[in-house]
Parts: sequence; C-alpha cells; structure tokens
Amino acid sequence: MAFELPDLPYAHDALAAGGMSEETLQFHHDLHHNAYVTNGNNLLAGSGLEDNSLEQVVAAAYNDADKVGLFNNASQHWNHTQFWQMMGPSGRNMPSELAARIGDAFGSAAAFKEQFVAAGVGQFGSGWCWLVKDGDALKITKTPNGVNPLCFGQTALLGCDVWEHAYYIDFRNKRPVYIQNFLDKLVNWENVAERLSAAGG
Ligand code: MN3
Repeated sequence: MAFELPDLPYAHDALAAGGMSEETLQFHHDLHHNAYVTNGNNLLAGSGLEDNSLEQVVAAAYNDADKVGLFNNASQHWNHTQFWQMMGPSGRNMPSELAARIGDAFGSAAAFKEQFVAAGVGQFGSGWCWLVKDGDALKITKTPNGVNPLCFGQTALLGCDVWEHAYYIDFRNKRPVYIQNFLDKLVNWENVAERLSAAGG
C-alpha cells in the first residue's frame, strides 16, 4: 500500500512553548517528512513489496543492496511518524510505572537522560537515538541515518531525531541542548508508557 504523510497529532505551534518552533515543524514535517513519503512511494512502485505494511517494507529492505533508497525513505517515514507521536505539548510527567521501570534499568530517571543524551551526541553525523525494549530488557541505542529498531527486532519506545534538520532552526549546532530539551520538555511520556505496555510491559 502507498505511504501517506500523517497529519501532526497537534498544531504546528503546539510545541513552541517546549522549545520546538512552528518553523521547525513546518520544515521538518511538511517538507522533510513529506519528501520521504514521496520518494518512498516512487521507489516502492515495482519493488515487489507493494503489498506489504510499512514495517514489513523496512525490515525486508534493510541490508538489501538493491533496495537502499527504498529502505532509507521508508524507514525515515516510519521514524518520523513515531517521532511526532512521541512528543506533545509541554508539561507532561512520566507515568509512575514507566519511571520505576526506567529506574530499574538505568539507575534513575536522571541517569537514563544522561545516557540517552550521550547516545545522541555520540551518533556521528545523521541518525537517531532510542530507548528500546530488546527481549525483556530496556536499552539505549543509537543508529545511523534511517536505521531503526525494527531492523533489529526491537520495540521502539522513544526515539530522538538527531539529523541537523531536526534542531538547527531552534538550537543551531547545539545537539546536546536539543536532546536534553527534548527529554525535559517535549516527550509525551504517556505515549512511551503505552508502547511499553503494548510490548508486554
Ligand atoms: Mn528528521
């Protein structure tokens, strides 16, 4: 089935109070994400994967030398669709069960945030940093370009886009400040908790 650009789950200016401007979302969602959808559809046609779900296309095209372009665009379409859902208007708290689980896995919420920022800062060039459920374990990972947890059979609980287009308008070259702000003011922790619950808790 053809890929479609989803609407943002909030207004373009809804995250401005949390530090992500209307201009960033206009460029990032309306132009960058839309380009992945358009290019992905062009590459999906004739690929033999037209009848697959987006998740199946990503998994099937990963590491297929004949489908590099399709993988890049399909995975980035999936990544951004999750990313919009993982954020929300500021002022949200981490549900207590999620906070307890993160505390068990990383020592404390503060230690989790420190390790998540370090993963994103440590991703040389474009990519993403993630909180994933891998088997029964919670882990922090980083991936280059469009590679995502689907490629490794992991469940994405939280992902942060560390491509420069995600932060250059609002934070210029300050990637660490952007990721810290993402954790402190932009993450929709209820969405993260729902993803963990859907993955069996
Ligand atoms: Mn992006």
